[in-house]
Amino acid sequence: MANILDGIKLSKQIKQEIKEEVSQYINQGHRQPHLLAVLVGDNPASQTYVNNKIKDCQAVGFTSSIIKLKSTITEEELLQEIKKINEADDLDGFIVQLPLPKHINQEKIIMAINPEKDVDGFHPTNFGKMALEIESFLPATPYGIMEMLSRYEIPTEGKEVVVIGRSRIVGRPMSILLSKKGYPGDATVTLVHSKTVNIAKHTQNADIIITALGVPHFLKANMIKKGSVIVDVGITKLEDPTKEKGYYLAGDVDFPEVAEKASWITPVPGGVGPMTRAMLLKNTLFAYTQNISK
Ligand code: BQF
Repeated sequence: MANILDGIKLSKQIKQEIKEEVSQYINQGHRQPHLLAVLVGDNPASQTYVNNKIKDCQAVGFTSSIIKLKSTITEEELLQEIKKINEADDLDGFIVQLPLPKHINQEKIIMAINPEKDVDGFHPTNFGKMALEIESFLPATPYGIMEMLSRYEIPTEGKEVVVIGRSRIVGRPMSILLSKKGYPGDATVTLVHSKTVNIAKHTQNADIIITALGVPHFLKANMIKKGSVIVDVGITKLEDPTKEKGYYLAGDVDFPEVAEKASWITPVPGGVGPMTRAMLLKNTLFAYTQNISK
């Protein structure tokens, strides 16, 4: 039976560290860090994510605010809002909660965010800096996975890593970070995706597998090598009338059988997700320390 990579335990530790660092700044006479979230429309999952981010801010001593906008807002109006937020100097960072309504071009919105306030790390400037190994805001999920590997001291140097999925927010940046110089990087990374001819051929050879596919229970025991490290980024809501909420969260990994064969594995929920939340706070704290030293 594999060991558990416990994202809840780690995220609590990280939040405690952030809280202590903030209180030191406050004791030195500085203001609180401030994160703002922009929420467009009424997607229930997005509302939950934003509410949790606000709760996290309160827990570590950040100020937070939400700007709620109607789903009928035009792209032009949203760009105007972002322009205003970009210029607000009582703000360290802000996020625009994704996904956006279909009539709004997500890419155009992300490009409009001031890279210095882009604590989600989605702006091309920050993506480029990441790829060039220049200090920047890292996208929270890949950053959380790097932090998790490093705090559990999972060896990565020279390891065969397979990343499943090439999204801009998880798979792509993950592949870049794991191949960067220095720990937790220096891995040999293979990025597999929907056009890969034989995914199992690659995963069977991997020391570490990161799945960010969104296909529930995709990764089976016969697709992995014994003793490998499994990081599950998938979170798909599946109906289950026996559950209180009427659904459960399913990862990309067939957990019961894969856990028998792996050496380390993340659970869903309670693995990567809580780390994602903690890393948004890390990025906001970084933005804040840059601002107060200006
Ligand atoms: C857990 C997200 C898709 C689209 C937009 C804990 C989160 C999730 C799972 C969470 C996500 C996913 C977030 C768990 C933030 C991760 O215990 O398994 C926390 O809050 N996430 C988001 O803000 O926008 C998304 C996924």
